[in-house]
Amino acid sequence: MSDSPILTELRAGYRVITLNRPERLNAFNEAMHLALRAAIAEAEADEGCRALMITGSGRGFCAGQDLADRLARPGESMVLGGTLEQHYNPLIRKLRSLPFPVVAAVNGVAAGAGCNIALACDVVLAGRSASFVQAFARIGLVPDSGGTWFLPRLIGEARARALALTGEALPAEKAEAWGMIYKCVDDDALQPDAATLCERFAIAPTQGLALIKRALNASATNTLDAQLDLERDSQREASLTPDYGEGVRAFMEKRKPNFTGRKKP
Ligand code: LHQ
Repeated sequence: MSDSPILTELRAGYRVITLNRPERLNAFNEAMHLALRAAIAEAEADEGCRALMITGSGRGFCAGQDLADRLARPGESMVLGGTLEQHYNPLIRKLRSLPFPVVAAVNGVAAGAGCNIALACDVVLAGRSASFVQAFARIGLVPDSGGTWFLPRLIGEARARALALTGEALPAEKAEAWGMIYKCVDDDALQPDAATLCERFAIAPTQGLALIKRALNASATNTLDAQLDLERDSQREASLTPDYGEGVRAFMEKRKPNFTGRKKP
């Protein structure tokens, strides 16, 4: 297998990005950050890409920051903030705002920023042997990459606080039971199930899905009033896409719809 820190596979209508530093459980160094940013930018620039799967090579999904990397050396407090500003924060913002769904296929341990990168994805599937670890507290750090925002919203305040403060590992089955992820599946089924989901997204009304992402992102901070206005505006935008008409026609004609993809008319 290539020793590039990020592998990209082009499939019909979607891409698979694999974090590829298996000997370090796919922990991030700077080269991996830069390669991931480039791979995501290429996916976004390709109008034929209508979904993204992110997974890890080897036995882990991602162990967060590479603690042996110069970016993580102890005592360089300014550098840690800078790393977030430069790499992790833009990554989380990008995953949330990409105009197509992002599926995390969590194949093993997801720790530190690696856990929160998974949680930033739109749909999280995990293999039964995977686990989620807010490892930060174990080394005197604070959950980052959106951890303190995602966790209480996904699993509630009580569980979020306990996980963040103890750094205890949460097995995938429990993560599903707690509503932290969408599904826990058998390890053998993870890649096929994630592929099936991406194949489904690859022929979906992508422009509508992008509007759904935007509305759900906003709902976390909007009032109900503001959200109702946003839903009205989003529905107007959605109804102006060719996919709306095609979706209704296909329903009436009892056939499969043929959606247009990301291209705006
Ligand atoms: C690793 C790592 C790793 C290097 C496993 N680094 N080698 C942002 C801004 C800037 C700086 C700081 O951080 C951040 C965000 C963050 O992500 S902070 C949190 C960083 N991550 C962690 O603290 C997790 C550290 N890893 C672990 O606690 C364990 O490895 C977990 C629980 C993930 C898995 O445990 P095991 O399954 O028992 O595997 P292992 O510990 O034996 O790891 C396997 C190898 O991977 C091992 O190397 P070796 O040469 O001994 O086989 C580890 O040293 C290496 N590795 N995580 N983050």
